[in-house]
Amino acid sequence: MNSIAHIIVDFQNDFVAKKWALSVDAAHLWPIISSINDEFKKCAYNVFATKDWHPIDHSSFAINHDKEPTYTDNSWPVHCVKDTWWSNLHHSIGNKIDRIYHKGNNPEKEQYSWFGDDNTLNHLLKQANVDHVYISWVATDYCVWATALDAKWHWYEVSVITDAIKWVNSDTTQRTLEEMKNTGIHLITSSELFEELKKITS
Ligand code: VGL
Ligand code: ZN
Repeated sequence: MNSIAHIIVDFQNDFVAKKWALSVDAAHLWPIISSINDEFKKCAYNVFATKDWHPIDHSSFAINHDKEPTYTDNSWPVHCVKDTWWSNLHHSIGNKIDRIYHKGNNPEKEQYSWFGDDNTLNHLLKQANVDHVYISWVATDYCVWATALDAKWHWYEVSVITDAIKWVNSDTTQRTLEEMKNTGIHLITSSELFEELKKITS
């Protein structure tokens, strides 16, 4: 039987509060993520999480090029350095994650999409008979966007949960949301998701 999965993108300390690396103000979203996880677990659906996971010499860190970060063109402050508190999943995520995938370990390039260079996610999803993925968290205009487009490219039905995502730049967000919509990705609210779940499970 076909199944669905929740993919939580980069729910890490550095992406949770304005005062941390990416200045993403997203902590208020966690109750929504948590209730989505509860619903998925009730139905024994998979919950996967990605972690941005960079070595300290990563090429996306502006400081490694003696520059200030622009927050565009892959130029970021130091963020999500592997094995540090800042790259830990936010504590509120609890123990509802079936599998965590680390991305961005290659110092030469930023890896925004979970599908990235290897086939790990595709393999996991196929093993679990998933044909529809629901994507949440951060950042709308980078890793959420890249993961959603890649999932679509791999022929999954894709829904991005609009009240469970947060952006880095407001202008790129408009463009990336349009692009997702034009590619056939569903932009739905968590209430619409809960309605869909009721239909799937009834
Ligand atoms: C991300 C910028 C740099 C993201 C990761 O998770 O969207 N953005 N690294
Ligand atoms: Zn990164």
